[in-house]
Amino acid sequence: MAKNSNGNGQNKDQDLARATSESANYLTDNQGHPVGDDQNSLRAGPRGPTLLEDYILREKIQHFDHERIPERVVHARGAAAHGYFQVYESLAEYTSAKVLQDPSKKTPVFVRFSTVAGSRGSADTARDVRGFAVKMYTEDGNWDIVGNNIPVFFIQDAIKFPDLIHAVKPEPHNEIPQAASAHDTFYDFISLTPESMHMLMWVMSDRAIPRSFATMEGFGVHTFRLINAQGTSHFVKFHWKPVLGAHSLVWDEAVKIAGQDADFHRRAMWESIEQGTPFEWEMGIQLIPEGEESKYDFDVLDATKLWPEDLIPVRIVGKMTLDRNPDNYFAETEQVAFMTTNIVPGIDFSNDPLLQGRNFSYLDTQLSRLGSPNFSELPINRPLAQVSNNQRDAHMRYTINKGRVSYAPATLDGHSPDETTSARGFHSYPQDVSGQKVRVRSESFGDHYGQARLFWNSMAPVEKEHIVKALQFELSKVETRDIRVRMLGQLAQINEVLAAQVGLALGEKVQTGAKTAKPNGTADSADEIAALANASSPTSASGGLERTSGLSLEEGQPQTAKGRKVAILAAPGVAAAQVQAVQDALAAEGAMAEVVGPYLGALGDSGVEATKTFANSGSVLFDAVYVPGGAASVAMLQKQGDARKFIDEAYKHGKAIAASAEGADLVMATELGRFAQGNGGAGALAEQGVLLSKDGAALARQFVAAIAQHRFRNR
Ligand code: HDE
Repeated sequence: MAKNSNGNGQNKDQDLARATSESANYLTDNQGHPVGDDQNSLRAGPRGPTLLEDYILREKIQHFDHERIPERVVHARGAAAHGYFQVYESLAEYTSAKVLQDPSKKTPVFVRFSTVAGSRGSADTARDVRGFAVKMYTEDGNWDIVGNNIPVFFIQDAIKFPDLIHAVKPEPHNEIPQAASAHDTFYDFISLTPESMHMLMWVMSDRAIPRSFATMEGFGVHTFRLINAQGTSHFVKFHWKPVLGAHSLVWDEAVKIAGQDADFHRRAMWESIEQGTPFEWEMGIQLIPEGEESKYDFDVLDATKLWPEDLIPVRIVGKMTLDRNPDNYFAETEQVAFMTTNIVPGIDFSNDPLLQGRNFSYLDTQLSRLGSPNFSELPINRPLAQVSNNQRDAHMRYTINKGRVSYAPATLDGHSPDETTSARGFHSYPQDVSGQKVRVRSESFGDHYGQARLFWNSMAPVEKEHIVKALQFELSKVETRDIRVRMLGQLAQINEVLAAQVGLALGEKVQTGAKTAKPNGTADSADEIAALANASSPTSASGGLERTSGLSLEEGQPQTAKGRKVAILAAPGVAAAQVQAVQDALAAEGAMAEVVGPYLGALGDSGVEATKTFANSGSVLFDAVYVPGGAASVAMLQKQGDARKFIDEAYKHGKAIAASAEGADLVMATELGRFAQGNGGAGALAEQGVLLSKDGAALARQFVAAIAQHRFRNR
C-alpha cells in the first residue's frame, strides 16, 4: 500500500485522532465499558420483550440512527486525497504568503473533487462541472482554493446562486432528473440568463465529462490578489494544470460508465494512489498588476470571463502531488469544510461580487452541515498552524482552554493571545473604495457573448461537434417548446451554425440574424435579447482575440501513456510471453494493464490470470485494447460476442487497438475486418491506431506510442 510522503510525514495533528481496530483488546461501548455480548439484546426470558435497561442496545442503535449529516447542498458527491504542495521558486516578488516562498518546503494538502448537481450517491461521469477544492495546511493557517474544473461561472452575482441551483437540481415536484442538467427548469433559467452562455459552452463541451480527476484542469475562477512585503498588489488567477494533460471521455462512454461503474473516477484515484502512482498538477498563475486591469475589454471582477492565455500567459510556479488516500471517508472527505475565506497573509480577495457572496456562504453552510462553529476542530479541518484566541464553548467543544481569561484586553493571569504586530498578521489590501449604495451590475460586466464565442472559435472541429451533440441531447429533453426556441435564440448569438445544427435535432429552423438578451439581468423577449446582442461584437470581451490557446483539449496536451489503462483480451491458450511483453512495455511507461477473460483466475494452463471478465467489465472502462496471440485463445474469443463487441466499441471511441500474431484474427472478425477489406488492408487500420503485427516487441512500442496519442479522431 502506498504510504504518504507529504512534507511532514503524516499530518501528526490529525494522526492523534486516527483509530485502528487492530490495536483494540476488546469490544467496548462508547463509554469504554467492555461488552460481553454484542449479538443478543437483553430480554425478559429467551422469547420475551426487550428491556429498556439494555444500554448497550440503545447506545448502538441510537448512534446508528444519528449517523447521517445533511449532504452538501451542492457538490454532494466527492472523493478526496491527501498530498503536498511545493513551490518551484520563491514568489516573494509578488506575495509574502509563506507557502509560496521556499521551494524546499512541502505543505500538506487535502483535495476534494466533486460533481455539483447530483446527490451523494449519484454517478461520477454525469455531465457536470467538477469541484476542485484544495486545502493547504500552511504555517500561517489554512489556505483553501475552492475551485472548479471550468475557469468561469454561470452567474456574475451571488444573489442568483440559489436560483441557478434550484433550476439545475432535480425538479421539486418529482425529484427528476438526478445529476442532469437536461431538463426544463435548468434551460428555462439559462435561456433567460445571458450571462451564463459562456459557462454553458464549457459545460456542453468535453470538459464536463473528464476522463479522470488526474486529467482535469483546476481553476480558482475568481480574481484574487497577491500582495508582497512592500504592499504591492497584483490581480491573480490560479490554475492547476494536470501533469498527464487534460483529457475527457466521449459522451457514449460517460453514459455507459455510469452504469458499469458509477464510482469510476473515485475508484481510479483510489487505485492509482494505492498502487503508488500519485496524481499530480502544476500550479499556474496569471498576473495583472493592480492599476492595469482597466486596459482589458473584460472586467477582472466578472467571474463569467477568463483571461485569455494568449493575452496573459500562465506562469507555472509549483506542483501539487496527491499520494495518500483518506483512512475514513466520513471523517475526512465528508467532514472537510472548505471556505473561500480561508486565505493567508500575502493573498487577498478582489471585489468580484460572486466571491464576496461565497465568503458568506461557506462558513454558513458548515454550521448547518457540521452543526457547530467547532467544526474547525475536526481533525481534517484543524489548521497545523497554532490556533489561539478567545473564542469559547459551543456544541462539541473539543479544546480544553485553561485559565481565567477569555477576553481582551486583559491583565489577569493566563494567556490572552495578542494581535501580532509584525508584518506576519493579515492585512487587507488598502484599496480606495467609495460610492453610492446601489443595486446595479457594472456596465463593464455587460458583454455576455464575446467569450462564449471565443470558446467556440477555439475548439477543434471534433470538439465543436461534441458541443452540438451535447446541446441536441440536452435541449431535446426539454419538454417546453418555448424554452427550446429561446435557447436557440441565445445560441444564435454565439454562432449561427451552432444554433442551426442544434435546431435540426429539435425540428426547428433557426432564423439567422435573429438577435435575441439585455446586459444586466434577464432577457425574456426576442427584442431584449436583440438589444443585448448588438452590444457584443465578434471579438468583444476577449482582448480582440478570435481564438486563444489553452481552451481546446485537442491541442498542446502532453503525449504520454502514463496513467492509461489497457485491457488485454485473453482466454485459455493465450501466449503468455506476449502478455508479459506488453505488460512490461506498458509498466515502463506508467500505464496499467488488466487481463479480461471469459472467467476470473487462471486461464487454463497458460500461466495467465484474468482479473476482469467480459461480464463484469467493458471497453468503456479502458483506454486501449490488446489482443495477444495463442491460437486456442483467439479461436475462443472469436466465438465470444462480448470480445468482438469490446473491440468494435473501443474503435468507435477512438482508442488504440493492437493485436499480435493470431490476435489479428479476432480484430479481423469484427467490423474492423470489413473496414480493412474495403480500404486496402492493415495499412488503413494502422493509420487509425489499429496495429496488427507478428513482431511482438515492435508492436508493443508502437502500441505505447499510439496510446500516448489518446484518441484517434480520424475514424
Ligand atoms: Fe460553491 N458552495 N458556491 N462554488 N463550491 C459549496 O459549501 C456557493 C461557486 C465549490 O468539496 C457549498 O461546503 C455560492 C463557484 C466547490 O467540500 C456552499 C456560490 C465555485 C464546492 C457553496 C458558489 C464553487 C462548493 C456547499 C455563488 C468555483 C465543494 C457545501 C456565490 C470557483 C467544496 C459547502 C467541497 C461548495 C456556495 C459558487 C466551487 C453552499 C453561494 C463560483 C468546489 O457553501
